[in-house]
Amino acid sequence: MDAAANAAAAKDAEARLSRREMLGGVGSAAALLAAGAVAPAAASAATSTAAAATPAHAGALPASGPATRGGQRMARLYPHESAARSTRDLSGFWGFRLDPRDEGEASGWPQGFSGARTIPVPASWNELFDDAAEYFGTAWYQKEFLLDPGWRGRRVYLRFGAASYRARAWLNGQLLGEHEGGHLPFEFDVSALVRATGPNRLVVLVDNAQREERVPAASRPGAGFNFPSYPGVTFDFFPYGGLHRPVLLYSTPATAIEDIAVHTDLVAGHGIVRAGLQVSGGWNGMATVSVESAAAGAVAQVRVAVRAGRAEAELVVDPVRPWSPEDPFLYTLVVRLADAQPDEYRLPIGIRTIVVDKDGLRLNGKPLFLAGFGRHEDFPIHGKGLDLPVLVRDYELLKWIGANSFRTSHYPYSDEALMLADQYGLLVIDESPAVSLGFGDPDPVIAARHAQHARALAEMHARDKNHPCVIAWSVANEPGIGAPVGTPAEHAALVERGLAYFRPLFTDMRARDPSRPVVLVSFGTGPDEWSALGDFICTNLYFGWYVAGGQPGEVVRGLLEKELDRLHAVHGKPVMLTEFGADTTAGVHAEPATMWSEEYQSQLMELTMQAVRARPFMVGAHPWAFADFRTAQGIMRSGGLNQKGVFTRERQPKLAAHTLRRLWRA
Ligand code: BDP
Repeated sequence: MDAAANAAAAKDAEARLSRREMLGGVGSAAALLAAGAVAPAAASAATSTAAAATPAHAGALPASGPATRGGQRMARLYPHESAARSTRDLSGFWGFRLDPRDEGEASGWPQGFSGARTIPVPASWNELFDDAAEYFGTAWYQKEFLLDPGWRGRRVYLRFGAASYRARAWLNGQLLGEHEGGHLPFEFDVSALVRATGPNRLVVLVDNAQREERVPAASRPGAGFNFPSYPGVTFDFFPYGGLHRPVLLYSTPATAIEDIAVHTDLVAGHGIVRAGLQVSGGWNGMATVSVESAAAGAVAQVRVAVRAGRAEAELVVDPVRPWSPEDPFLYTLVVRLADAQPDEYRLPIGIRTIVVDKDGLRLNGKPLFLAGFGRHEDFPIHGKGLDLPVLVRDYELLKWIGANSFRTSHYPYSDEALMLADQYGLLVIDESPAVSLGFGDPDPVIAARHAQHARALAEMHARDKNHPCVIAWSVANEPGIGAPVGTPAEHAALVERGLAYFRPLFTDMRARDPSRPVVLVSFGTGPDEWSALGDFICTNLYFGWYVAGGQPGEVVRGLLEKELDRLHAVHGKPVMLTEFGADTTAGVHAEPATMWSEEYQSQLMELTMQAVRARPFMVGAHPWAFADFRTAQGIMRSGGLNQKGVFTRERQPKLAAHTLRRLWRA
């Protein structure tokens, strides 16, 4: 890096640091330095809680039976309906009560509680009730339901799409178990507890306390902040609480297909589908596996022997219609067990390949450039609650603007978001909830985050592994040294600490899924050593905003070009610009363009896209962000919103949207 780029990078580091302080993420220099460096052994020991690594071949399944923890099973196959399975959605109105003194459990609320008000599920509680607007503690949900008479004698499961952040559930007063992590599903086998006649009462405690050992993390208690924000979180989005995704009941026959892991390939013009199967109870018997299309019925079929609950099937689809953004064609993989009560599972699949090498990304053998956005699950009133109309509108706008991709910044999105992306042909970088990890924090805090982070990656893979839309896994967004620039030795120790943290996560993810690239999304001066763990380099650069804000286009372009070229020279891998942008208040205009105006954002988008497209090693550019979104209140976030959206929070285009549409649809 030359002197100018160096100076810019240092400024970027500073800007990031004070921005994080503004967001409450970084403690005082003294506290951070006092924390010392984590011993690498302590950090890697925490990985032993990660799911067992799978054999390094496609279609691989976890080595053991259902992964259970705290009474819950890891949710794997989505409860799609079939001839043998039904699903009931418990979305709707539930009873709700805040518990600011955490007295519910001791006061018998798990049996059912009084004083409930009505809340919709799914939704966040924060924008519904004024007294819950800034409520980050414990809240209780309850719902009564009757079991479908046809489900008697069958296995019955209860599946939560997501509860932010920790949930404990009781059915008819009996504890089912607990789950931690706000963005991934979990389920319980309720067959023995559910009543066949009379009402069943489901009670759920949802705890959304902001704690520094959670992922993502609250700011460190007692840390000194330059620019306090409220609530004090380390990340730039609002920490909404609630049952954010549907709660489903589903039933299966006694012997059930518990997991399927699909891997597809294209060889000499035909499609190969490999499916690893897992059946409950170590079942032995025959299974039929077929690939069906709506128009042609079964286009490939095999019978396989299931031994001790395991089998692998390989099918050839010829001719094949590969899945791609231009033609997101979905087949259905159907698995049927030859049993007295035959289970049947129907899984939508797309036949496609994704490859990364030093020359770039290729989808189905063709060069791929990712044009799209970082986004958020965020909408007025719903907060982070699943909103199907918003989902459809967002994907329509992505198509309108000519995008082919998005990143699930900064946490795994809903099942529904991925199912719809499969249908729309949108390519997804699936990101874990590990945003803004700081490595200046004390050992026990980092070890706790590591264990939770490892679990989230295992759960994300378990849920999302079969989606053709998912083309890469993002382990983390913008992890930082987390301390003000110290001596070179202090810096090196923190870099090492991060490496000891990330290496096992990458190893586990690659063992689970050798078929997709694994990346880490870094920023400006994020250590190159961490980015180097990724199969391609992902970087967030805010030249023109946090660095060189308001400066002439040539200055911004110069800084950007230097840093992109430097990253490519250092790593020798393809590079993607995963974030860039400028806060822009819709309706503010300026000629010549100034910061916050629509013209400024539009010009920044145009010059950035030009610099990116002029570099053959660049494999994508995602402006930050798709739409304005709610975040913590503070002096850098007018109206409590991050306004870097190319669309407003209500999804109306700013000038930059038209610019990108022109560039991306050309
Ligand atoms: C990036 C973060 C993103 C922020 C964005 C910003 O990845 O979450 O919202 O900066 O500051 O560093 O707008």
